[in-house]
Amino acid sequence: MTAFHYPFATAVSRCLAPSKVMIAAAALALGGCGQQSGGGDQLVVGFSQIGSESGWRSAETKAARIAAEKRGVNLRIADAQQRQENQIQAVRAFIAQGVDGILLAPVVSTGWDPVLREAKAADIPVILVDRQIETSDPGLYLSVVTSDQVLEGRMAGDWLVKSVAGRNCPVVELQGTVGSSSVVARKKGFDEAISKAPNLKIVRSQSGDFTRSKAKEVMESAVKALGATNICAVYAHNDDMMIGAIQAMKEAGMKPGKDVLTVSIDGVPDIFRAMAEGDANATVELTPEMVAPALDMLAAFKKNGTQPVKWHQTETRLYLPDTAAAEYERRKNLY
Ligand code: GZL
Repeated sequence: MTAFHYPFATAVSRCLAPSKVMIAAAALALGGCGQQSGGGDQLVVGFSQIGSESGWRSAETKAARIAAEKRGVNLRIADAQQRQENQIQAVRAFIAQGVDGILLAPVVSTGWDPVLREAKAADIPVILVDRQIETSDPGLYLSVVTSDQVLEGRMAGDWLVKSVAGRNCPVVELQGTVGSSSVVARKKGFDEAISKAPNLKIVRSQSGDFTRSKAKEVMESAVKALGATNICAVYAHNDDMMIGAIQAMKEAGMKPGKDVLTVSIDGVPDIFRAMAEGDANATVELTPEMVAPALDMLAAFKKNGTQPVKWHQTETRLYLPDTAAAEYERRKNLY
């Protein structure tokens, strides 16, 4: 039996099995007893969260708990340990509990239609957060809260084109989780931006799965394969992978932030600290505050039937070392 790591559903993992009967048992184990959970007018919302692979992801979960508390929403968060099958199982458990709404941060962009059809059949609205899905029926979800991730990649690429100012620049790219919408979009935007500069060339592009540890390994092998002096810049799809790459470059005697330009995405405190210390050059901010707007749209829909926008776009901003120390102080307690 798959071991699940759902904080709220320890009892659920004891009675889980791949059958509808067991999903109903899961509801019972949660005291749902098949009734509409929550009672009264308190919203009960299930949140299928990807995991805690990065500082940004953990901040999103922290912000979600604060947002739910502020709104008096009973938010049930299921940690999928970055595995789609765990997310699908969690969504089915939420459906069995009869929650008022489901939030889903989809780890990959495909394979969601069947379980979203089950949610629709149960008349439970779904809102996507921080990543998109590919679907034959956009009516399967109410709205998506996320940034323009092509713009994030384009902003990163534009900054690098300006920063290298025409000199020959071999680039190492650290991609996020294979199959995620973030990777496809961030790569698309970056490639578009650097296509205008023939002096910039991606010489190695590999997935670091959005984690520090995997990215450190990938960067170590890139340095071995290319040679420390043959890497002009590193582009990472998130800051956590850049932190891992910075460690690898320093261990190889390189000077990230000086001899090797770095640009990444998220805006987590540690990248601001690295910029303030001269080890990194740029980050494109992604707000972790994704669940608050999702809960507000869900509440308006459930209470007044208000149809939300299909895409609630969060803003995108480039940060450089000149404000890094102040930004680190401002953010260090949010993460
Ligand atoms: C992007 C989000 C990404 C973050 C990473 O919207 O899905 O997932 O950039 C996280 O830090 O792992």
